[in-house]
Amino acid sequence: MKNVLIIGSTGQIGSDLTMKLRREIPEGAIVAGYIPGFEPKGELLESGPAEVVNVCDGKQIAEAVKKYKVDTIYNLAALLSATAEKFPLKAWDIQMNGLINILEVARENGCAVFTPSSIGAFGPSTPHVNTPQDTIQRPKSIYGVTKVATELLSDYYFFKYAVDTRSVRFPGLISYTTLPGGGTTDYAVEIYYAALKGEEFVCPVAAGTYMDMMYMPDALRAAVEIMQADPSKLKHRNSFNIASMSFDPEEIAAAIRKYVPSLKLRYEIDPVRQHIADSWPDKMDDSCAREEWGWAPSYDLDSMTQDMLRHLGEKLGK
Ligand code: AKB
Repeated sequence: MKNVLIIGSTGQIGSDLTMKLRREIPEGAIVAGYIPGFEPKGELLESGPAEVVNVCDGKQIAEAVKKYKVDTIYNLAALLSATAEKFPLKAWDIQMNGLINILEVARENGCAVFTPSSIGAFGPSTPHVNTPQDTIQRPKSIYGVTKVATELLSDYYFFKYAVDTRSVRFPGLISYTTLPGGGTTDYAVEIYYAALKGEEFVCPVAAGTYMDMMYMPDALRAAVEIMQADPSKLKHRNSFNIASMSFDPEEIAAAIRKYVPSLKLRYEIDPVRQHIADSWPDKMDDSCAREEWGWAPSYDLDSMTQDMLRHLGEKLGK
């Protein structure tokens, strides 16, 4: 991995991943792909090349790949689960037609491709506790449908065309740099902002709703390590369960109150998010990722909370 195109570089994962790769691969070109309206700013803009690359425009993807001799594409363009329910056709267009565009460019230009899957690739009939790597995947959300199809299509391009596709199923991701938007797990980021701003947090999912979550530094490491893994050791490709922590709103609130005792929590359930959350795993089994490429998380709820509050506090001037 040397010259990398990050599609969706100004989003929650893309903004952090672009900076991480620029730090770790200074000799390479780490190209921040973005769409008009979501331009890179500040350090992201100044620290490396940026190109308009709309996932729905195969020609733009091919031009950027050729211009920078790209060997690896991170495909991070997506509508998250709750937004996708509002705009299912748009979600399909970005997630599926966009993916085909990328896979075709990758096939023609010999690129490796990372397209994240998610806990959203599971559904109500999946075992919810210690969700196995290989199990029932019958999601009911359009987001989940596109994630399952992404996994299958990515494997198809590997088996049929030897395109080096690899992926992980991300839990809800928590970070202090860029906010997520339109996800079911977003509450676990927003609660830190409310705590530091001294605002009451209005939680859209009910107490007792457990979901896998992960701190961004672990998620980024997973996204890089899977692409660097020895291919001869991979029995799976698209996509690996990865896990680090699972909690419900009461547990994350209690973890934050250890450091910000004044945090107040009230529930106003969003039926769309609750329905989706209820269909997702409580906790995934990530033993295949651990065995096949040495995955291991570094953060638990307490260490993440301390780090989040410190960095977010600096950012918010608190
Ligand atoms: C969402 O909530 O939609 C995402 C996800 C878990 O894939 N954060």
